[in-house]
Order: sequence, then structure tokens, then C-alpha cells
Amino acid sequence: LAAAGPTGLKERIAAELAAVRERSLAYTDADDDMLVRQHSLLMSPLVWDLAHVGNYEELWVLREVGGIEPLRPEIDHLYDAFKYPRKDRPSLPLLDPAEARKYISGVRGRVLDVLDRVDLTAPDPLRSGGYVFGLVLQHEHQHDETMLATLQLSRRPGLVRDGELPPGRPAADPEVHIPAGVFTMGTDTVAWAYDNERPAHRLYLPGYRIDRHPVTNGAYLEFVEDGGYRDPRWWLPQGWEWVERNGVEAPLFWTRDGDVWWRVRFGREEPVPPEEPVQHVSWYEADAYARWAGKRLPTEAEWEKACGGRTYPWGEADPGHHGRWANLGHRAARPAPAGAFPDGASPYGVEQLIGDVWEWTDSWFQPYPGYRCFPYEEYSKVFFGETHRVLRGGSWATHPSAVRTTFRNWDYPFRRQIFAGFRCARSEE
Ligand code: AVJ
Ligand code: FE
Repeated sequence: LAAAGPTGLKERIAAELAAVRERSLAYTDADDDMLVRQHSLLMSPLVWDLAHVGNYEELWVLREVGGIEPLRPEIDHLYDAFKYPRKDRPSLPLLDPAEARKYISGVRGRVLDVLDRVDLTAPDPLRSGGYVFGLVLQHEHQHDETMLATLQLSRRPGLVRDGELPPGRPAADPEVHIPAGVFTMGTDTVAWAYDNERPAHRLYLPGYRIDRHPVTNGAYLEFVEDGGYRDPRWWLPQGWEWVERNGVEAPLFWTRDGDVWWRVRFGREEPVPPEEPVQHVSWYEADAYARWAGKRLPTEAEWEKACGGRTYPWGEADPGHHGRWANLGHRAARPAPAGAFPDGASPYGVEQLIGDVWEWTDSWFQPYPGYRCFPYEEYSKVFFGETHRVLRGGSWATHPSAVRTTFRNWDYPFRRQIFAGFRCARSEE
């Protein structure tokens, strides 16, 4: 990106801004009831996400960089993610869908003016390399993925996209050995990396084995059929309590009909495909499966080392949309079968690290040594601690510009509406 030079960079940013807005508008191309309704207590009404991405863009690009006065200061508090919990948002005096669209497009017009006149070579870290635009682009794509999760929870038909995915391949050797040694975790150089991905630091890891592919539905089903959800041996105490309290017996969106398991995907019922990576499992479920399988979840350091020290496991080339290396960007509304991307393997031969499903890791979301908060505390800093587990690698719903091998996502260990699965690891004897 930096190599594109200031003009090429501005064109690329403008194109990416247009693309992400097209995506947000597609996900909210629905009647008002669909947009203002709360489909799940876990989620905001879709119209909240829509206006929130515009408000965020206004705060960072227009006010902070452009020096422009607030357009509608009276609405800021409504779209501050820390002010009201998601479950209370439907009762707020939110902009209605038409007003929200008008507001965000008004913001966007001015953002393009700021882009036109800003100096992207200025030393200021928000301007330099277009960082502030990377911030709002990634933010909007993240909310688009959140909107997809809301739409999946609504169980209404719609967003199944039947884009073609490559066929799966069985792994001759299902585990990959990663030798003991030092590697570099995090980055100092990826232009639009978040504060939580920085700084790069050297870390020694003993040798370990990591699954070549994410755990599939077929493999996970063996755990289910083996009574995994009824046996406290496999669960951490908090996980077992979560299973019992919620009567959990399978991944979210699965139902049993006799001997056959079905799942619902954007309102469409279909048999659970055995070759596809399992998704909609909580960290507790991932952790329990791993214990049942005689393994454990990888730490995020183990996950990142398995990528081989590049921006993407296959190298530096941007995944874009052609789908040779990874399943990203909602081309198909599902993970690709295990083994679908041999060309996307890391130098160690670990596959499907990027795309398909977010992968739960064993690690709490904590700052790296030398972490410096930038540009605001509420992106990462307020979430650090022993509350959220780290997820890596992005899902089929993640846009290519919002994921890389150093990217860190996080959520509570009991959440499963996100497009999350996992792979296992083992320490070397
Ligand atoms: C990084 C996905 C956990 O959605 O809560 C969106 C991203 N931060 N708006 C989230 C985010 C502010 C965040 N995650
Ligand atoms: Fe946000």
C-alpha cells in the first residue's frame, strides 16, 4: 500500500470506501421493520450499526483530521458504543432508516473532500499512510460482519450467496510440526495495523503440533455423538456451568432430526456438511472438544507462528477477491471445506489460517510488551484482561482489508453468534 504513492493511495482509499459502503447498504436493503427490530438481545438493531459507522467516520475523519464542526452533535451519544448496552438501543430515539442513510451519505461526501485535500505523507500518525481511512474502512467492514451475524440470528432468508468454493482435500498428515525457536510476533510495519498488533517482538516457543485444517463439522459431530456435551470431564468449570445453565447440546443453529443434524443458514435449512469447518461454537465448546480429542487450543502466539512471519500465510500478496488463497469477503456465505486452499498454506504447510472461520485461541486478550494505545482507548485497551479470548484469521464474512496474520479479534468465551470455529494443537512430548 505504501508503495502506491500518495495519489495511488488516495484512489485506492476512495475505491475501498465506495466498496465498503456498497456492502453496508446491501446488508440494510430491507424494510424498516427489519432494520429497527431487535433480532437478538446480543445485537444492535441494524439501523444502529448503519448510523454508527457514519458517526465514527465523522468523529475521526471530519472532526479529528478535517477540523470540521460536528454535523449533528445531538446524536453523538446515541452512537457511542459505550453509552448504552445493545439490548437498550431499540428504545433510543435513533435516526430512522431514511435519516440514517441521509446522515451517513452526508458524512461520506465531506470525507471525500477531506481525502482530496489531506496530505497523506504528513508525519502525523493519523494522516501518515492514510491511517485514519484504514481505521474507518476496517471499522465499517467489522460492523458489516456484525450485521451479518445479526441477520443470521434473525433466521430470515436472504443473504445466502452461492458463490463457488473450491473442493476440499483430505490431509495426508492432519498435524503439522512447528519446530522450537524464536519468531517475531506482531508488526511495526503493516501500514493499517491496529495498536493491539504492535509492537513486533521476538518470542521463543517450544516445538508443538498444530492441526493442518480447522476442525470440521464431521469431526465435531463425533464429540457430540460421544456424549461430549453431557460429560463434565471435558469442560472447564465455567464452561460446564454454561452448558448446564443454557442446556447447550450442539453448535448454535444446529438441530437434530432423528439421526440427521440440520443447520439453518440465513433462513435456509440444510444438512450439516461434514467437510466444512465447524462454526458458531463458543470458546468453551472449542476448549472442551480439544480436551476430548487429547489436544488443546493453540495459544495466539502458536497460531501466529504457524503463519510463517508474513502478512498472509502465502506471502505478501493481498487476498483481494479472486479467492485463490482464502475464502473471505462473503463471496459464499459459508466456510470452504477443509483442504480447499492448498495455495494459501503457510511455509510450514498449515492451511486455511486466513478466512473460513475465526479461530478461537487459548489466549486472553492482553497487550503486547511495549503496547502503546493509538488512537483511542476504546478500541483495544478497555478490553484487555482475563475477560475476552483472542480469535485469529478472519471468517468467510471478513473483508480482505480487515484481516492479516497479525490481526487480533476477541470476544467473551461464551459467545457463539460470531463466525467462529477453531483448530487444535499439542505440545511436543
Ligand atoms: C474487534 C470485532 C471485537 O465489533 O466489538 C467495532 C470491533 N470496535 N467498533 C467489535 C469494533 C469498535 C470490535 N471487535
Ligand atoms: Fe464500532
